[in-house]
Amino acid sequence: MSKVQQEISDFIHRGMDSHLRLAVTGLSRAGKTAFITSLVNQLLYSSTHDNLPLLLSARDKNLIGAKRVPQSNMMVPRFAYDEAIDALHSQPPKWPEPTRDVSEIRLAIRFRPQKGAKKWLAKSSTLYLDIIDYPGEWLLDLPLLNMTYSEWSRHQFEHLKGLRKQLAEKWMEKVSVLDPLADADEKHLAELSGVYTDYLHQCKQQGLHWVQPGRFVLPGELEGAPVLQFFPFPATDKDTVQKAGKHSVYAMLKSRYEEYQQRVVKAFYKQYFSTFDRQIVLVDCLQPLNAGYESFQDMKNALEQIMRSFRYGRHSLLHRLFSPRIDKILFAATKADHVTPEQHRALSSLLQQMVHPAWQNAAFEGIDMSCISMASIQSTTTGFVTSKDTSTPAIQGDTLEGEPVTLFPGDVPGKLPGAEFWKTNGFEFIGFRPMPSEPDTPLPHVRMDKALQYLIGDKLI
Ligand SMILES: Nc1nc2c(ncn2[C@@H]2O[C@H](COP(=O)(O)OP(=O)(O)OP(=O)(O)O)[C@@H](O)[C@H]2O)c(=O)[nH]1
Ligand SMILES: [Mg+2]
Repeated sequence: MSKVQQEISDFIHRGMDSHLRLAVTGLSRAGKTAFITSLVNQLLYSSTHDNLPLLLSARDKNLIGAKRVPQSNMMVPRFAYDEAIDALHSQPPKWPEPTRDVSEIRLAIRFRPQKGAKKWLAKSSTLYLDIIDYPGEWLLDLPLLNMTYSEWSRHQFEHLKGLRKQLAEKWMEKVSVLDPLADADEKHLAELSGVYTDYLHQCKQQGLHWVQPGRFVLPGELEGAPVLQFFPFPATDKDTVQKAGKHSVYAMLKSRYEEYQQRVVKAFYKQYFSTFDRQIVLVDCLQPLNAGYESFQDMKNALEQIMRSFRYGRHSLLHRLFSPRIDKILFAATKADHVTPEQHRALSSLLQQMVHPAWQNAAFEGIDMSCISMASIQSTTTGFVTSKDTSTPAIQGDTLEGEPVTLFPGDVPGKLPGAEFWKTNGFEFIGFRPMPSEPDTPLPHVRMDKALQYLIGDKLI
């Protein structure tokens, strides 16, 4: 090929390439890191293994292969894919560590185009896929962008009921004697913020998900910074707020909240969520079923609030701030390998009910949506336990402590269980260690290919 021909061919190739940013959304421990690790792993192996039969370009042998390429943003650490894979292949296999900071990965996925001009002009085309990983807790701050300090405070106090109220007792006692008009003492505010942060940690330990501000429990590089030293203040009348001088307790808490909103929350979303095209919302429905009614309602509430701020219409908060161009959302109930296969349908219908308000809103805005149950990294095998003339579905795997078990973990309710339900029923879905796997084979999964087909399949034809 002459130099000119080569240049023309390169030019055509570049014109054929496309680019997609995928937002992986999910509360803490929902399975984001496992999902991203598996997604990268499955695509890297797609050229040598038939690991993605439901991804049509792979099934039809039009997927040439994928590789990791340098990401566009050089200020963000690279997603620790190798470390995650090393953990999964260690002896005994381990799950990747919980995420403590933001990271990014870019994949180049090469395929043979089958449609339109691309098919005639180029033998291959490349889809660049950008994905970021971050601690789930940080997502909980999104709704803060839409609330003033006094609105946020009121909202927090309205939710101090039941278990939350018990856990917050120590902090409430201290805050109740704080004079909003007094001169602010930074040291005292730091101490009270510490007590408030302890309360948030306790909420997490008790299986509650709605923990705001999310950075307080995972501060990253902001550990100890004054921007993380504030807390909600009990209802204060307009008069008091107006009287509060520049150096008062109230003014300092308010200005730190506003700094947090702008410099921490808004900056994070602007950098990472402003330009995504597609979104997957990962939800672990089984953990709150284990933890009980309050935890279940709490997770539903947390999801509702997050999805409300993600509202997709032109008048939405996210649109006003960043104008993303999202056109598809996949809701995925993760860790489906914790239950037997005939429960998978109930798992996805439970998820659909949990996210119903967000679903309605996105549907109204004409966004394409789907709901599935899946396991990014399958950790159990399935089968039947037979005794005499009965045969019961069962799963087999190693518990997180390494104990081999065979069990039927129970029925998943296909509908949102009401308060009454928990009085007579309980759940015990246990966690599993990843299964040992060979380093040169793709990770086992359940419907990862279905998720990929939905999220990127149309970009690979
Ligand atoms: N059995 C099974 N367990 C899973 C799967 N995905 C995640 N898990 C479990 O869920 C835990 C949390 O998964 P992560 O991927 O770390 O969750 P995350 O959303 O990244 O959590 P944060 O980083 O804390 O926000 C893992 O340590 C596993 O115990 C899966 O596909 N199957
Ligand atoms: Mg993570």
